[in-house]
Amino acid sequence: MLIKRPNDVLPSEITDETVYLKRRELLKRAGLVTAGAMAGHSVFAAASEEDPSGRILTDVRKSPLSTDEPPNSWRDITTYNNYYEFGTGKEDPYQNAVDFKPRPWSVAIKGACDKPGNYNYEDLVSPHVLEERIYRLRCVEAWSMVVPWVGIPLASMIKQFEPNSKAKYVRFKTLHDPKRMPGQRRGSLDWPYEEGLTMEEAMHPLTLMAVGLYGRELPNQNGAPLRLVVPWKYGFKSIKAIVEISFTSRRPRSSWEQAIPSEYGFYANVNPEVSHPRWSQARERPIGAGVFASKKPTLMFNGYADQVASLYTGLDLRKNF
Ligand SMILES: Nc1nc2c(c(=O)[nH]1)N[C@H]1C(S)=C(S)[C@@H](COP(=O)(O)O)O[C@H]1N2
Ligand SMILES: [Mo]
Repeated sequence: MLIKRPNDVLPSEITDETVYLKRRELLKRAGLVTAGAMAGHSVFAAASEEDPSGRILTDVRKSPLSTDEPPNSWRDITTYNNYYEFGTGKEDPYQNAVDFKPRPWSVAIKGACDKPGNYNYEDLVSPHVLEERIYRLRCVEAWSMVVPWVGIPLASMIKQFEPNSKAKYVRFKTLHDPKRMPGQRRGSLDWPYEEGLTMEEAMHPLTLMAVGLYGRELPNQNGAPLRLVVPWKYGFKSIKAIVEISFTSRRPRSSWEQAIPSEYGFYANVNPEVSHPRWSQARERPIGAGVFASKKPTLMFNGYADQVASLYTGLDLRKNF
């Protein structure tokens, strides 16, 4: 792999990156470039400076739903991961998913819809326009990043399958193949990894089916070839390497809810006011900010409250955590 491991990074390179980010911040404040153009510039400039890999995706449209916060580096996003199918350490997925082949790939569409069946990757992706979505990502473990995803609004993909009125929830499953996913030979979770959303959450314009990162095809460690991104929820809802999507009338149980129901709920909306039983969720540690950087306050719904709070009116967010 061309990507450098964090241990190999010299302090001088870290300084370079800080200077680089500051320069962009200055340009931005001087009003020399618009936020959108800035984000676009940062994405491709940062990518070429840090040896990214993967095929470049073409015809990617920018989105007004992107944040103008500077994205984390390619290195941060691809070497600090949670992906228990490839090990429980943060660098395990980067090291152990190198040989994973995300093609050919197909997804089984099941349940309450008029167009069920097996769809191959190309059938799912090629009918749609790809969009860049720069989103905040907040892990339940209280670290955070900003990630320039490329993907398709999940709503557009779902419409392809024509869900019917019995579809109240959507359930997703990750590939279960211990030969290809060595972490599945251990019982760190009950495999396969499963997640779920309400139909309303799945159809929300912010909800993305990601196929790329930094303008390129998704790296294996980030969930190639298809992974969900739900930016107002804790990261564990954003299930990787999806092979099954089912429309159900009953609420699905997610893997983390199944494993420790007192700690991980179905909704998992980012909420600084509801502590995890073992730690506070009031603040977060931005990855890449350096070891001396202070934590920053976590925002309700990870900063997406204006767009999503109405999905939960009348719901007690302490009980439905
Ligand atoms: N299949 C699967 N999906 C998963 C996970 C996992 O272990 N297995 N980890 C989740 C968690 S806890 C987080 S924070 C995000 C991390 O995504 P990233 O590695 O692309 O930053 O992936 C989520 N999706
Ligand atoms: Mo997470």
